[in-house]
Amino acid sequence: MLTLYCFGPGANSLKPLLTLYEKGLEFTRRQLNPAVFEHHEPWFTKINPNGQVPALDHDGKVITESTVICEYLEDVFPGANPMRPSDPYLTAQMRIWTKWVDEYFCWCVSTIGWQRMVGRMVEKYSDEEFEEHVKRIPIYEQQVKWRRARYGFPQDLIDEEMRKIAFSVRKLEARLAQSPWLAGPDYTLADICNFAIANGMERMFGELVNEQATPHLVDWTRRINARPACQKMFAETPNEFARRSDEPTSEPVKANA
Ligand SMILES: N[C@@H](CCC(=O)N[C@@H](CS)C(=O)NCC(=O)O)C(=O)O
Repeated sequence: MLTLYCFGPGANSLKPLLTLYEKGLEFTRRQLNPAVFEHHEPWFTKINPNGQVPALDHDGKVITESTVICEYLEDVFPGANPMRPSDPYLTAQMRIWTKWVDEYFCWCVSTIGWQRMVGRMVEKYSDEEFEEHVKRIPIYEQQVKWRRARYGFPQDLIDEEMRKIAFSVRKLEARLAQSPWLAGPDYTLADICNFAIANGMERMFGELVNEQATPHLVDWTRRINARPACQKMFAETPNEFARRSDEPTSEPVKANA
C-alpha cells in the first residue's frame, strides 16, 4: 500500500504526485495543512523527522526527499510506464537535471514564493503564537525561513535569488530549444521534477517567462500540462486548504483508483 503525505499539487509535493499519476499507481493521498503547521505536529514528525512533505509510506517503510521518492517508485514499479530512460547515459543526463533542480533551481524560486505568499498565510497568529509554532520546527534553516516570511527577507538575498531565477530561466530555455525534453528524446523524471518548480512561473515571473522571451519553456510547460496524467492529477488533487486555512487536517483520499 502506498500513502503519500503532501501539500497541494505544487513544488516538491508535485514531483511524486505526478510520478504516481504518470505511472498509474493507486495510492492514498493525505494532504497536510501548512497554514496550521500540521507538518510540524508530533504525529507527522514521527513519519518525517524533518517535518517536511512529501513523504511516502510504502507498506510501513517511509521514504522522504521528493526526487528520491520518484526514483524509488521507478525502482519498485519499473514496469508501470517508465519515467527513467533505459540507456545509462540518458539516465545520467536525467539525474544531472534532477540534481540541478534540487540543489539550485528550487531554492531561488522557493525563496521568492515564501516572500510573496507564506507570510500572508500566518498573519492570523499573534507574534507569540507564531513563535510557539516556529520553535517546534525541526530544521533550523526552516525556522529562519518562516521568520523571514513573516517579518521580511533581506533585500540582498531577494536580489540574488532573482538573479538566479533569471539564470535558471535562460538555462531551461536554451536546453529546450535544442531538445524536446530535458534529458533527451523522452519525457522523464527530469521533466517532472523541473516542471514541479517551473509550472507556475509564467504567472509568478511573467516578465521573465512568456511566449516571446521563452517560447520553448512555455511550450514544454503546456505539453506537460496537456498530458492525460497531469490533467487527471490536477483534477483529482485540489489544494484542499486554499480556502479553508484554519482546518487542521484532511481525511486520506484514495487517488488514481
Ligand atoms: N529536500 C526536500 C525538501 C522538502 C520541502 O522543502 N518541503 C516543503 C514543501 S515544498 C515543506 O515541507 N515546507 C514546509 C516547512 O519546511 O515548514 C524534498 O525535496 O523533499
